[in-house]
Amino acid sequence: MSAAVAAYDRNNIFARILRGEIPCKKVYEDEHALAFHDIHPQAKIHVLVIPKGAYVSMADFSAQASDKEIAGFVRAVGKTAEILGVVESGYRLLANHGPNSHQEVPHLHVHIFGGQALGKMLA
Ligand code: D5M
Repeated sequence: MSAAVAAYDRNNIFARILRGEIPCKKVYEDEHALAFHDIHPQAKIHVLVIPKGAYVSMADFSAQASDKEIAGFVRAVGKTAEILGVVESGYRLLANHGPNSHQEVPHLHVHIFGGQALGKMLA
């Protein structure tokens, strides 16, 4: 199986946040991931979780990252949801990739939406 790996732009805004060149409102950080509040919140709680490695999409991440990075990232998403206090009330995870889903920032990120009733969303 071969997966197309997208070229990574080292100067994308999330790469710059990871390098500390741009500030963020941090929620959680560990060796694998960083979670911070979205600058344009679309729900009462809207946080982004990004892996620390240079991956554009979930396809790149799953093809290139080590099992340790993948497990670390998934755990960071779960930990962030816990910190945000949305586990019991519920929350939504979303990851955009590519033009059809209007991915703005070409560094893999998972959106966490919560803190309110979210509309039923299929697309
Ligand atoms: O979503 C990219 C998201 O990234 C979008 O909701 C805005 C957010 N964003 C962009 N710049 C920043 C900074 N500097 N801090 C926090 N959040 C930011 P996408 O899934 O690519 O459409």
